[in-house]
Amino acid sequence: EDGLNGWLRYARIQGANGYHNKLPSAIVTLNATEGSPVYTAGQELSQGISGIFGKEVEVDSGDARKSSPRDSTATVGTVSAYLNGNPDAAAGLPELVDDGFYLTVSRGKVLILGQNERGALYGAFHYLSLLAQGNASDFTLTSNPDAPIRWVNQWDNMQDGGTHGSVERGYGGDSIFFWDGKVRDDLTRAAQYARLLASIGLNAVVVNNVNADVKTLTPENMDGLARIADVFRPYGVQLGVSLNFAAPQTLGGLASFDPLDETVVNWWQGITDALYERIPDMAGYLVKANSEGQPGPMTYNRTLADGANMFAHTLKPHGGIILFRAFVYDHRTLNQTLNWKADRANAAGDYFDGLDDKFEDNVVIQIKYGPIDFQVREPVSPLFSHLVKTPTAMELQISQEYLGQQAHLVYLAPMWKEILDFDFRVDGKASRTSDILNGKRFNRKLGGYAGVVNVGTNTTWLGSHLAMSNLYAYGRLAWDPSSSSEGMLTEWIKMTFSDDKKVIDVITKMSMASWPAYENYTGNLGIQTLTDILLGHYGPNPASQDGNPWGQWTRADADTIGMDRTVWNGTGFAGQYPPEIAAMYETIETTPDNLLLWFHHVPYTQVLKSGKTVIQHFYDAHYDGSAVAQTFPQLWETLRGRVDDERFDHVLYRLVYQAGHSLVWRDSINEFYFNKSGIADAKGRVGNH
Ligand code: GCW
Repeated sequence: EDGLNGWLRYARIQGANGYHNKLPSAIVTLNATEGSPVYTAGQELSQGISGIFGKEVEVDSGDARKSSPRDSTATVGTVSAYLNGNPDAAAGLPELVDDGFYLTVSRGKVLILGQNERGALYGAFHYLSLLAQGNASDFTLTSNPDAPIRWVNQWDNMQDGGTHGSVERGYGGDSIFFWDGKVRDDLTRAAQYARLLASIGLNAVVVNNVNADVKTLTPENMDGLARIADVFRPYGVQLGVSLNFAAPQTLGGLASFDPLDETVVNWWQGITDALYERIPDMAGYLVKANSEGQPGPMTYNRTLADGANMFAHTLKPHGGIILFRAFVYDHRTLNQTLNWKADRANAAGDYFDGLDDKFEDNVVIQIKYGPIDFQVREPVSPLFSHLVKTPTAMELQISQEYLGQQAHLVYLAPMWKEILDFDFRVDGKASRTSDILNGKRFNRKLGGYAGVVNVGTNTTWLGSHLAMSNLYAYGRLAWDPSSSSEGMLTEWIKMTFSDDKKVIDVITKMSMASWPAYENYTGNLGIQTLTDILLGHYGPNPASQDGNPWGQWTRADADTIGMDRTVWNGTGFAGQYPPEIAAMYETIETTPDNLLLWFHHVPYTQVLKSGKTVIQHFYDAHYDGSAVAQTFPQLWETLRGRVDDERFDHVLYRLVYQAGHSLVWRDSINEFYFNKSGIADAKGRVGNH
């Protein structure tokens, strides 16, 4: 069995016949035109009930009046379409926000109402997810998304050196959107992708790489983008586009790309209008500027706000928004040896300083969860606490760039939850990250999430069946950040594999142990993932973590290790946090062990809260983490025969590899620090080879 349907397999469940009298015997979609999300909802309900239970149910596109007297009808539509036929029903309905839904099931009688069409589709998917897990009991639920922006970013290139549309930091094959510099003719996979995303409440996809190719904006490719939007639309997924700041010059032939130059502004207005003519419901733009060699407003001594606002103006008449990335730093100016205070972690805070009240109201700043770059552990980016007036979205990475590239099982929900639950204590008040993103804490309307997913043409989407739990959890957390890591996992396992208790137990056990294990064998105590920083970000290479131009440093020498980010003696980064948090990170005593080396430069013999020295912790953690990875293949073996052979073998292959590679990690890192420090392992394991 391939993985194309992901968790939407609608596989027959045990005892399916016993459910038939609890299921609807007709489906009515309200005012559904073909290809609309409500129409899709009807199709999904019918296919789902057929697949899960073997019961065939027809879809009738009707009006609300027809549906009400019937006892076993599933009615799906928007609140307004429903009230059209049942004006008296208004009193009984809850408050819904955009994309929210109301769902009530009573024996076979089902009512699924969305605040908009998309919400109705989400309600249908929710009902189906319960059915797929064998739950057909009566209930009533009102569900509203926590935040309006629940986007996906794809780092897809229109073309690599040859004809392929490759995916930057994508580990699941070529682009499903692009081929040979153009949008693919066959967009079947794009539609299947939109279906998966809609089922977990994700509502937009930026389809091209943030390192954007100006070719995206030729008339032919704009037509192609419109075709992608067409296949997304039935699932309520909107299209977004990444822009290259220099396009007015490199594509448009203008003399400049200065955001305050009128000809430049007009050029962008022309592009924006041309896109909206083709895609009237386009979500908006994503822009990476003045970062890692990309052009931006600072080339002309303009501020980042000048740059973002230029796009905001062109989008405003069309109702679009711009996500402007905070991942701004200049790798050419970072010099480790000459400057103890140089610190890439400071860049975002520095560049956005003083800009909080300068942005148009359709600008959202998209900030990576940590100040550096998707490491196995980082403190939450302090920029979330600086931008009070400006809405923010958090960028998470489903694609496991520094986290094993889908060749290692690393279930990321527990990490994301630590980040989302972090309390910044702005003005001494509770200020949870998730409440900043959803707008509650600073009283803003926009905000939310952007997940770098990077699926490809591989039939598992991400290159690994188990990695799909991360995509599932991302969608669920963007909808409801209070969802539990284990709860999301259980749902995903039941839908993806089966409700066999043994299968649930084994996959849960491995997944929940996977992030701590990976942290232990790749980079603990906040030192970051000790991977190869220059080539590919894969495999161990602690030596590359110093002296590189990318500012990902450990400052390790024969006696000491760690970045001093204190205010009193270091880069000052700790001071970017609100006072209570800044004080916590400023001293070794109050810094949690798991971020010690992120904030402090200490001797290898520094004693941790656990009572161990830093170096002994390194040795032990690498042994402990890889020992956990060693158990994965054996655990998986116990599922032989309980999971279809194709997926069983595919997963086993990866877990065996991970177990082996964890040993490579363990020994490379332990030997490296043993050689550097000359300090023996108290247990005599290291340095004896
Ligand atoms: O993590 C780094 C990646 C780059 C990426 C960049 C970014 C798309 O290694 O591949 O470029 O971040 O997020 O812009």
